[in-house]
Amino acid sequence: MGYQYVLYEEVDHVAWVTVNREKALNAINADVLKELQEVFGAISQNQEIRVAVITGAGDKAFIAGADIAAMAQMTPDQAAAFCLLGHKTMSQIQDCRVPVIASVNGFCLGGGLELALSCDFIYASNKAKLGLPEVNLSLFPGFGGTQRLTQLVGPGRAKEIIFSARLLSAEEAREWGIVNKITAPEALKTEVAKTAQEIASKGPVAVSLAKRVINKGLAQTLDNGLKIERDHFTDCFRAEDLKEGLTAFLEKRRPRFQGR
Ligand code: DAK
Repeated sequence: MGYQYVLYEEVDHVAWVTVNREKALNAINADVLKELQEVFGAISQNQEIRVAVITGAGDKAFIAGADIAAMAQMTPDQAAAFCLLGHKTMSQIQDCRVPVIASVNGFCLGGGLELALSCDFIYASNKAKLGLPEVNLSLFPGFGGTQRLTQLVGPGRAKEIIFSARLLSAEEAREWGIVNKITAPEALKTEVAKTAQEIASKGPVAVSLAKRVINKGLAQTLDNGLKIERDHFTDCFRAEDLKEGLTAFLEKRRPRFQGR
């Protein structure tokens, strides 16, 4: 796959996706969004892939936000189209068939944090800064941040982050439940790869179903969420991998999952 703003690599069942606009701190314009949609659409279709990782090029930024220069030229109608494109892209990442890890290697601001929040979880370098500083520009988060951050940390913390435009250190972001793990900058890729490999070694059908059930249940009552769990639980029993997982346990060997 060849893209203008996205680098793509597959290593041992893991897709590594890098937003590659280093000079603009990987700021997201419409072309970046379209390319990410294409990439994540392809990842969902590719049965060889079991985990995806998204990061930013260089050592300064994950993504420093939506492209401010591009937004400065937009009419309200164009802004609405940009917002919709952003929503579709973030939803495609959230709904990706495989787990997606955000590897936050620096500034993770505005649309960049919104993108990271559409991933399944975030690992960050201890040098990273995270925030939704849109109100500095007289904007508010338009790629899902008002909703996803609130789901993750609750309304009080989400409102403080959005209203104040304050940037959180990686340590604060971890305390607030936004970041799962912090590493030294030079160790980030290795730590992310380790977790990606750990996940990739598990039953891919089960991991994928677990992701779907968790996400579908997010906006539901507990009873409805449990129904979603019951509905999808039987899907494990329709897959060949379950027999392999159970047999391998009984034969005291490692399972060889096929992803079907
Ligand atoms: N967009 C475009 N270019 C950016 C950028 C961005 N978000 N962030 C940085 N750059 C560019 C800079 O302009 C500079 O370009 P040159 O001058 O070299 O050509 C280059 O990247 C390096 O940046 P700096 O020179 O500023 O580097 P510093 O180390 O001094 O500062 C910084 C790093 C991250 C603190 C600073 O660059 C900064 O504050 N950047 C802006 C951060 C920010 O405000 N992010 C939020 C953007 S707003 C919506 C849809 C989406 C959104 C809202 C509504 N609807 C359609 C309704 C989302 C909005 C956002 O994300």
